[in-house]
Amino acid sequence: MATHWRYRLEVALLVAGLLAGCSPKAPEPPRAVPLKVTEFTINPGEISAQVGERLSFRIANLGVLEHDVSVHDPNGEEVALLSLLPNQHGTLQVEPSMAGEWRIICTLPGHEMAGMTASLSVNP
Ligand SMILES: [Cu+2]
Repeated sequence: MATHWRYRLEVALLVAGLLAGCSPKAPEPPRAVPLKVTEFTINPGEISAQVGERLSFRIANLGVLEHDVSVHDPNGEEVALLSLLPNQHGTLQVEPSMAGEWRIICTLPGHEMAGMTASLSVNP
């Protein structure tokens, strides 16, 4: 319940901010990045971003199997994970903290080897 009301409040504040025009305090919305997963690809396979840029991956599982989207920083650390059933959609927020070659993969057994991998090039 509390979460629900907090969400309503945030939406109200967002609308108020939009109505007020370019308030200097209004945060930039995250960049929406569509991502489609299926057997056995992640599309697009190459994405670029800036350090600190807020990304909102809008992920659709268009396949017939469950898949996940796992985001790894250049050190190989997983920073975000979302699992999706077939025909399920979801959102994954990522704010790259360091420049370099990040990787997006499906961690289900064999899926990365079969081609479910994408690169996220993060520029300083
Ligand atoms: Cu998969």
